[in-house]
Amino acid sequence: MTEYTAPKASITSAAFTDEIREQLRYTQGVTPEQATAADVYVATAAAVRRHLMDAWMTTQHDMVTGSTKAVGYFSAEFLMGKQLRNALLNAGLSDQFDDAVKALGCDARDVIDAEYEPGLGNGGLGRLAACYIDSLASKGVPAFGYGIQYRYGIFRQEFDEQGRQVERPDYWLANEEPWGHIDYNRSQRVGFGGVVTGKDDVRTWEPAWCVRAVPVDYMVPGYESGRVNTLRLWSARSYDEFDLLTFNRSGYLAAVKPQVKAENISKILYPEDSTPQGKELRLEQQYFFTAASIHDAIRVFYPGQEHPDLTTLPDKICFQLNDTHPVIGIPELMRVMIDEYGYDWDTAWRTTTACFNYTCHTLLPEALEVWPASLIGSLLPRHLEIIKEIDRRFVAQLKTLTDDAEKIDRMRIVTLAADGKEPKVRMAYLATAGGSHVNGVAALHSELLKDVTLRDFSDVFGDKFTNVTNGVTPRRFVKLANPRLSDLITDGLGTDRWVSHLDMLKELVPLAKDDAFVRRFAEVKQANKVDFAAYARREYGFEIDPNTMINSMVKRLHEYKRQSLKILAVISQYADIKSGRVAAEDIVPRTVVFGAKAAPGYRMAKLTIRLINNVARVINADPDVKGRLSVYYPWNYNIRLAEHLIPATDLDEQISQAGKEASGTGNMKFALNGALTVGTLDGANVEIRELVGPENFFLFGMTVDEVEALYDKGYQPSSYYDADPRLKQAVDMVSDGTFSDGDRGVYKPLTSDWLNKDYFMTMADFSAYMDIQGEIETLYRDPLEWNRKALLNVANSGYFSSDRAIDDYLANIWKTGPMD
Ligand code: 26M
Repeated sequence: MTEYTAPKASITSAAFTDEIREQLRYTQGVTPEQATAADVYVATAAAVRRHLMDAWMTTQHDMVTGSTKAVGYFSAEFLMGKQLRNALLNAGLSDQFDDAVKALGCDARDVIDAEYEPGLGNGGLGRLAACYIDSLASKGVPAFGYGIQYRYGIFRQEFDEQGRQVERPDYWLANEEPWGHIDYNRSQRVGFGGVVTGKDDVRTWEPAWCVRAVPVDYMVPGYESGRVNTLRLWSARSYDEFDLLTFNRSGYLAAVKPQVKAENISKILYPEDSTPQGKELRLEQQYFFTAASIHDAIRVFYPGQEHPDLTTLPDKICFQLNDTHPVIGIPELMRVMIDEYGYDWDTAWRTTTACFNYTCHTLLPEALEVWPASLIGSLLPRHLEIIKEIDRRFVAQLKTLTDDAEKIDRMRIVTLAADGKEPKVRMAYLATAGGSHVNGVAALHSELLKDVTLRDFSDVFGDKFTNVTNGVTPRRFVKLANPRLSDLITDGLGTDRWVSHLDMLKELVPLAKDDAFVRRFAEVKQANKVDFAAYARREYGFEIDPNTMINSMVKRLHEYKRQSLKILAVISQYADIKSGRVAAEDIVPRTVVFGAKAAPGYRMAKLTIRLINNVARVINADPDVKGRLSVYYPWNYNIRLAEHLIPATDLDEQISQAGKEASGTGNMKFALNGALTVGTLDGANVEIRELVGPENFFLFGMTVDEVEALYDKGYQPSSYYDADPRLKQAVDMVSDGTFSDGDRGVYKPLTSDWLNKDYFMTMADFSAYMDIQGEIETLYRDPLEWNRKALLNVANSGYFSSDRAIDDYLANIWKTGPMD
C-alpha cells in the first residue's frame, strides 16, 4: 500500500493570525483588543477547523467512492481530552499558533486552558477509543467513531473536609464548544417500546415512542496523513409531532414529558466503570447510539438508494464493538435487514456476523453485561424475538458440534428460566456468537479469556479468538505531553519520524550506554518534575518538592487495582520513621501522588479515597517526616492532569492482583515517558516487562497460578497480618484512629474486609511489595543507573503505540488498510 500524504498546510504565522482575527471579528463579534483568552480559543478552533475542512471532505468522499473497507468503531465512551493542541499538531499549525497568540497579545497557556475538557468516558476503555481513532486517521484508514454526546460527562470530583469524594455535575457544554458540528439534516429516528405484529415471517414493529438522534460531528485529523476522519456522537432530541399529539389530549405538562424522556437518553454518562447496573436508561443509551449508527452507515455507503444490496455491507464497513455496550447492534442489523429490507434470516445472519467484531475489556465476571429478557422485551420487543431466534439456532448448531448438554446450557445466549430466576440475555455471548472475531486487550488477558471467561466458546469457536494488545497514541502522550523528551528523542534519532513510527525508539537502545545522553535524559525528567511542581501549586495549592522521587498511582479506584496495598505501604514506611526503626535520613525522599475517581455508589472505593486523603493530611503535617515522605491526592484526575503528571513521574504503580487488570494503558504511557514500573504479572505489565527487560522492571507479587492455588487452598488474610509485623502495624494504625482523629469506627469496613475477606489478596502480596521497595530505593540512589533503565523503558516501549495496535486490528480482524 502506498502512503497517501496530502500537502501540508503551509501558511505563515502572519496569515494564521489574520485568520484568527477574522474569526474574532466576524464570528465572535469582538475586536482583538476586547478578546479574552476564551475568545481567542474559540476563534482559533474555528480557524483550525476551517483548515481541516477540505481534507475532511476529501476523506469522506474518498471513503464512500473508494474500494477500501472502512471501520466503524462503536463505543459508548470516547475520552478525548482537550482538542486544541492535538488539532494544531495534526493540522501542522503548532508554530503558527504560538506566534499568533503572541501577536494577539495573549498567553498560549491561557488559550489552551480556556478549553473545557470533555470527559465523555470513565477511564481506560474510553481513552482507548480516543487513541484508536487518532491512529486510524493518522494511518489514513477510513473510519468513523460512533458514540454518544452526553450532556454531562464523568462527574467532577471534589473532596470534602473529611477527605470524602463529592461528585459534582460536569456540564461541559455550558460554554461554547467549537469542535462539534451539529448536523440536523442527517438525523435518525430511533424507536422504543410498542408491539410487534404480523405472521412468523413478516413481523412489524410499531414502537410506542421515538427519539430523534442528531449527529454531532467532530473532525479527527490524522498526524501527517492529510486525512481527517469523523467522530460522530449522537445527541437525543424529541420529535415535535410527538408532543403535539399529546398536547391536544392532556395539556402542556404531559406534552413536554416525552420530550424530557427523549432528551434524557443522552443526558448523562454512567459513572460506573466495572459493575454495570441493569438500568433501563443504560439500555436505551446503548440502543440509541448503535441503531442510529447502523442506519447512518447504510445512509453513507448507499447514498440515495432505496433498494441497497446490503449483502455488500461487510465489504464497505466493519463494526468494532468496544466492549458489550453496543452489542444490541447485532440484533438491530438483523432486524433492519429482515424487517425493513426483506432479506431472509440466513442472508441477514451471514451479513451481520461478517460485519461485527467484539473486544472484551474485562475478566471480572461481575463486569459482564447481562440484561433481564423482560427489560429487553418491553423496550425492544422485536429485538428480543430476534435474540431468542439467534439463541434457538445457536443451540441447534451447538448440538451438532457437541453432546455435552451442560456445556450447551452454559453457553446459552438467553439463560433458561430455572429456579424461579427470570431469563437473562448475556451480551458477551451474543457478541461472540454474532460476530467474526473476539479479542482480549493484552496477551495474558486474551489467554485467560480463552481459558476461563469464555472457555466454552473458545473450545467450540477457537478460530474467532485473538489478541490485540492495547496501545496509546504517541502524539498526545509523548509528543504533546512531553516536548522535552520529544526533542531529546528527535535529537538522538536524528529525525522525528518516530512520532508516527514508534518502533524507531528501539534505536535509542545503544544511547543508553552513553552516559552523556543518559544525563540529558535525566535533565529532561528533572525539568518535567519542576514543571509539574509548578502546575500542582497553581492548580491545587500543593507544595511538591521536585527533588524527591515522584511515585504515581493513577487509575480508577477499584479494589482489584489495590490502591489499598499502596496506602498500606506508605503507612508502613511512615511508621518505620515515626518509631525510629528507620532514620528519616536513610529513606529516599519520595512524593506519592494518587489520582482516582470512584463510582459514586462504590462504598469500599470511596472509603479508600477517604483513607488516602487522611493519610496524606497526617503525613504531610508531621515534621518528623518532612522532606522525606509526602502524599498528594489531586482531585478530579483527568486527561489534562495525566499529561502533566506522567512526564514527571519516576516510579509508576501497576499493582493489581494478577489476573484482574485486563491490560492497563496508563502503564504504557508511563513507560513511554521514562518512568520505571513497580508491578505484578498482570495485563500488559507482562509484555512491558518482557520488552523493556526484566532488569528494568520492578516485579513483585503472586502470579495468576499462585492466586488460583491460594484461593483453592483457602485464603486467610489474617494469617498474613499475624505473620508480618509491618503489615500488622499499618493495619492497626488504620483501625486505631491515627487517620481519623481518634475515631476507631470510620475505616472499620475497610479493615474488617482486609482481615476477613480480602478478595484481591492485598494482605498476601504486602510483604513482597515492601521487600521490593528496598531494591527501588537502592537503584534510585544511583541516578545514572536509574535513568539508564528509565531510558531503556522509553527505547523499548515503541510496541505500545496505538498505531501498532491498529495495525494488528487491520491485519487480523478488519482486513483493511489505508485508503489509496
Ligand atoms: C457498563 C454498563 C453500565 C455502566 C457502566 C458500564 C461500563 C463502562 C465502562 C463498564 C466498564 C467500563 O469500562 C471498563 C474499562 O475501562 N476497562 C478497562 O479497559 C482498558 C482498555 O482496554 C484496560 O486497559 C483496563 O485494564 C480495563 O479495566
